[in-house]
Amino acid sequence: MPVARPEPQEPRVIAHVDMDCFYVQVEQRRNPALRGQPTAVVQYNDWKGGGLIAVSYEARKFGVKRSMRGDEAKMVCPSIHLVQVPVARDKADLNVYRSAGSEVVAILATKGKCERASIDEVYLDLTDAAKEMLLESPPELSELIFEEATKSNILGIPSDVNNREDSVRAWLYRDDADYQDKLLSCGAIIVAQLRIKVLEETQFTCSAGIAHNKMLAKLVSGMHKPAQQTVVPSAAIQDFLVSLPVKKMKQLGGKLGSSLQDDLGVKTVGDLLNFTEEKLQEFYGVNTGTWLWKIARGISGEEVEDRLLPKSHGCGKTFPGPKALKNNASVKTWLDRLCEELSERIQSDLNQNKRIAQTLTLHARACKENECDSIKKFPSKSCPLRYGTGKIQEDAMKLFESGLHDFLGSQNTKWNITSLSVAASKIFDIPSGTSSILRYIKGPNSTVSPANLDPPVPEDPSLGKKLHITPNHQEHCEPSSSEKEEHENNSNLSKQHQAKKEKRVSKKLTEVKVRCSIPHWIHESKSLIPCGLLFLEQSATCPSILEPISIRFKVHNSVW
Ligand code: TTP
Ligand code: CA
Ligand code: CA
Repeated sequence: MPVARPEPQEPRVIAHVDMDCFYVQVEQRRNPALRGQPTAVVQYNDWKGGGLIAVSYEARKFGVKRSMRGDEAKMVCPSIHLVQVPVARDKADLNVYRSAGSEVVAILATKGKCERASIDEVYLDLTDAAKEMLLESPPELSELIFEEATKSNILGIPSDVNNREDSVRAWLYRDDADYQDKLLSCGAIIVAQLRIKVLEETQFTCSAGIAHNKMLAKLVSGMHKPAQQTVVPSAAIQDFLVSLPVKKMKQLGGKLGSSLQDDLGVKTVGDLLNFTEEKLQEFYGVNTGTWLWKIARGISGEEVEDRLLPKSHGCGKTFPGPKALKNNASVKTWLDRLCEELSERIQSDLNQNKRIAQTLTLHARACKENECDSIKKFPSKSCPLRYGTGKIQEDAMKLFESGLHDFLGSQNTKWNITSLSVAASKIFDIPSGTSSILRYIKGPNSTVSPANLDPPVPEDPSLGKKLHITPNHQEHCEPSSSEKEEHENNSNLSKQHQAKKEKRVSKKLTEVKVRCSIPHWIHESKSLIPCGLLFLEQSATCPSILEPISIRFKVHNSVW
């Protein structure tokens, strides 16, 4: 359930940036002949021409949609170019898109705290940059008008086509604006500059929302696309929200949004305004009630996290129509492939970024034979993650069997699996000074020196045996509706990240020499252990590690 966070006293400037038809743009950069052409990227799957996962704006004009398959898109738009995603291990290989996303993140992160929200989205906290601009070169005194900023869409400003740019320029550069709006104007100019920089350096266009909080910035970033930005002045919030369907709000797309509609008759955010905070608390509890009351008024204190690397790693594959998997052997073949890729990615995250993933989760879509319309879902299952391809494969298969058992209940019937995915989540940074962990993993003879702070980690460091994870939060995982995968290990970012870490680690080098064992390190750095983590002495077997835990399915905005 969502929780209301206190709104900071000082006004903030937050941007949400989302790339336009992202995979298409990546393919257009690889093959410039596709630029300006109706183009779509299709999944690796030849059934009915493959499912579309990204559609260019030129193709959208013909009515081509992501929900279509290649054959249908060709009928709607015969001149469309269909590009297949790169393939590895008989499935989509999204690395090229992940690293392209990371190129953009590296540019955007230069201006403020940056949170990578999905493969093609980030949040930026530009408060400090905006304040600095206001102090050093306030827009109203500036002699330079930044052309791209004047193309912004500003909510609440009449959008008369003839003089739109004039009114936007007047709004951005007026001197009688209040402090909040002045900051927002600076934010709009900074975002316009960043978007130009992204275009110059990567050839990609993106769209953005600029507001005083994350919720509003995200709500408007896709309002005017492609290659545009939208600003939400405080004075325009109420009018903007009033007619917005509640289901469009983050965290109201699911059960809570349905309950608002069905139980309270709330269809739009405006309808929500009719309820007092107390009434909403009566229905949904103190926290959620307050949260609902606040978001209806455009208030949200959620912070931009300082995170350039992904929150989780996921690999998935869909098996539409006749491709559905029908027995354990074929499920195992595919799970093994998915786990192999997942294992490589978490291993390289550990090597490059010194991050450890704690939870392995399996999602699937299934139907019982002759009951494919049934709404019963295959339950997602998760367990603590053990490093090493073989172990991940073994655990994933156990999770699948456990999920299938719950899905079928007592019925002994045939089944079809139409999608499978595995994810590694709850990733945490190994606290600084913990190169001793790597040393421990490598063996007692290794020496810790700046030259080998990044040693290749053996395939099976058995970390799973040393970490017993007590899950204390709900998982926030998105079902894979296609071969959506989250994220990247981009070399640029990894290098930056690595450089930061090495700096920290080398500072701590003297301490590292002393802390040469995990128990010692645990004792020393208890305050650094993330909550929910409990370290156990190594034991030969730890049955609880493999006990699958059911998790709640929640939709969030990350793209796999
Ligand atoms: P989106 O940002 O949802 O869409 P988009 O960038 O293609 O188009 P828009 O201009 O409307 O933002 O997704 C980003 C990329 O993620 C998209 O290019 C392809 C991939 N993706 C999938 O593979 N499957 C999916 O179901 C979705 C939603 C996205
Ligand atoms: Ca996008
Ligand atoms: Ca997106």
